[in-house]
Amino acid sequence: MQNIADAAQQIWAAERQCVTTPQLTAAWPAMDAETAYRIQDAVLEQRLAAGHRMVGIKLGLTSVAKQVSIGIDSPTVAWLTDDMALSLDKPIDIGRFIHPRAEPEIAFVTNRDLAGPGMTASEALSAVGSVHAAVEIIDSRYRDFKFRIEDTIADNSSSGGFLLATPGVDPAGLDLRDEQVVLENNGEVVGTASGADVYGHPAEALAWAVNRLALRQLNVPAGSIVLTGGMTEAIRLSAGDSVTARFATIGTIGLTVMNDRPK
Ligand code: OOG
Ligand code: MG
Repeated sequence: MQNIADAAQQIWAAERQCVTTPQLTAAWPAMDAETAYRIQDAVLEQRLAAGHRMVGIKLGLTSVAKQVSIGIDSPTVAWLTDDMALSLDKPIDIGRFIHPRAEPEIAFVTNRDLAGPGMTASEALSAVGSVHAAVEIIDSRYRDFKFRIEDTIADNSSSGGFLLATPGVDPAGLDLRDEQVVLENNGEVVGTASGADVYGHPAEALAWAVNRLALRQLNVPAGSIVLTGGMTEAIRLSAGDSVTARFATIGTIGLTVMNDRPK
């Protein structure tokens, strides 16, 4: 199958049915990144038609740790919708995901429209109203979490859900390059990283996304949530897990996974 509408339907059906699907590039080996982004946008259309609302963007593969673990060397940008926002005080039902993994991220909420090309990190940072400790739950629609970059772009960069600590922190006075995070699972340290691991600086990641979206004549509206990308390798989630991301200055955020899988 080599058309955008059918490819989008394949991804959207897998997500709704919570099952894996073959890589799109298996049937469409010549798919390029531009086509993959058009598939991503067609899946977004399906989500919006299902009544979900756009709330922001996410960066994928901005850290070398993540690029190495996946075998891809460029970032990606994808969409966040309101149904992906998870409540901070409720255990997570992993039954709604296929093979979820958790990763700590530095998140922004913007207070000005951002448009490229030519966006710089300092201009992007000046449009950040608040900085938030965040955890993203990623969930690829592909078997064994294996894909080429075009596959994951089409699959909205493996979006699943996200948790944002509130209220956020004023960016003035923060050194996000040096912001350290320690990731724990069930009390054991499973990863450490700093803001520099996010494409040199989380605001560099945002600038990259704004410029990448500009190639599709899209911008990032004021009030957008921005997940700047996983800082450490993502960890697999199992029933009963308790994951905590302790950031040095922007706060701590945790999640627990429900014990039994209602299915
Ligand atoms: C990997 C997950 C992308 C991140 O923060 O790096 C991502 C993928 O592209 O599937 O969310
Ligand atoms: Mg992520």
